[in-house]
Amino acid sequence: MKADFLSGVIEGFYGPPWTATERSMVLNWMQAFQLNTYLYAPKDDLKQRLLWRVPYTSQETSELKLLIDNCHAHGVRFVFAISPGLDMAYAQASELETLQGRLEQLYELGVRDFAILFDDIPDSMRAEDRRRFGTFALAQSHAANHLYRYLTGRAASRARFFFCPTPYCGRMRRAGLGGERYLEEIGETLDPGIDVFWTGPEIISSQISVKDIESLANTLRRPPLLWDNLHANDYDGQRFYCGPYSGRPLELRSEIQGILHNPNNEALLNFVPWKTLSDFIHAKATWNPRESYLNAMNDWHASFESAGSPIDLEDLVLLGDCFYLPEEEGSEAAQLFRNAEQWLKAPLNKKQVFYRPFQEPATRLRNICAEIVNLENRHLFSALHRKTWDLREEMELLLTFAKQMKSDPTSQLRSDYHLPGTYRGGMVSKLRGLIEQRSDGSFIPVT
Ligand code: GDL
Repeated sequence: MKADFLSGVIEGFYGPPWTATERSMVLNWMQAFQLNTYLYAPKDDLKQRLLWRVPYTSQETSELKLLIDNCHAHGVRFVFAISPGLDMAYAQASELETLQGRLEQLYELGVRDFAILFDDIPDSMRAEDRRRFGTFALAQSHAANHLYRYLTGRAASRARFFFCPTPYCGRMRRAGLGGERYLEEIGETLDPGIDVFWTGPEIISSQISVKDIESLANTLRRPPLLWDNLHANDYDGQRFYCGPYSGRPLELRSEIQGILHNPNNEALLNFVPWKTLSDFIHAKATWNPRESYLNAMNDWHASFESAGSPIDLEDLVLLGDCFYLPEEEGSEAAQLFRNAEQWLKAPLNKKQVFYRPFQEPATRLRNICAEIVNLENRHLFSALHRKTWDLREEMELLLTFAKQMKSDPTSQLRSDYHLPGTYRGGMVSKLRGLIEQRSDGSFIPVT
């Protein structure tokens, strides 16, 4: 692993950007966890993406200046990203001047490190751009090289410059997004001093192997920089992820320029992801994600002071296990789910045997979800509330069912708190009922 290995956080999700207070807290954690880089790229800062031509107002620059200075005070590199790809006319020289002007504004505020991002954009070219550059890759590489040269002429040599390609994961590459030889052309033409982002085999990659990266590095002619979406939750409002950084071998660290982590939208829910990411980055010979998770949960537990009944660490772990990783529940949640299934599927005369192993942890889980309402830390309560509310509703229903079945196994289940329309209601829910997804990823209409 290189001495200048990049590690840190990308504010790079869809949804409301973090507030100044949230960013301060993020920086405190980053410093404590020895993470060295913060990339400013909120998808919904209009001037970062859709309105990329519009400079920041003086009010906005003052706010950014505080953030930049705060990063530096915490020993964190501040990187400013711009995403002009939604409508940039690559062949027009004035567009490059506009881009340069936008970066210059930030340069004046003390920023030295920049990124140009071409993710999530239409992969079609204007006729004029096609005539001038031929391919998307050559057009984008021209823009990036222009800015890079401009900045290296201006800045000290420690400055870094990052590029996010239009196909930024294995699946997009195989689909030929951006054009057939897109990544090859980027490798051939992008200045070797520019780092290239990659999210792994998928946008959200549960596993990333050394082999995946080796072949990509050959094509790119440089080791990639990981943009890691493992804990990003902007695509699912019901979930967050507090499981450990995992699914990557320690050896991966020597194949890449660094790991920048695009996390849960709710800044406060990233304590465990970042602490475990830090453990991974700083691990010497071995790496045990579950151990790292349990240690981090132990530390995070201090934030769960309740104005009601105390929240035990083991109950918090059970809750955390329900919001673990995109494709994996933590072991206690997985066990609870198996117990619920066993109890539900058991024939009536056997149900009793399976009742307790389900009912005991389910009651604990229901109670901790209810206790979240009483957290002293109201910001943490706000961040968790919607998600724990949904989980609580499901636990309530199952427990009501369990209780009724115990007293009258043949009765029909009804709950006054789970009524048609208000429970699992609404257009999204109805639409979800129309098409079912199988475990192999394919869809079938529900008949
Ligand atoms: C993406 C977006 C990112 C988003 C993430 C998760 C990249 C390079 N871009 O595709 O902004 O937060 O998925 O939804 O990952």
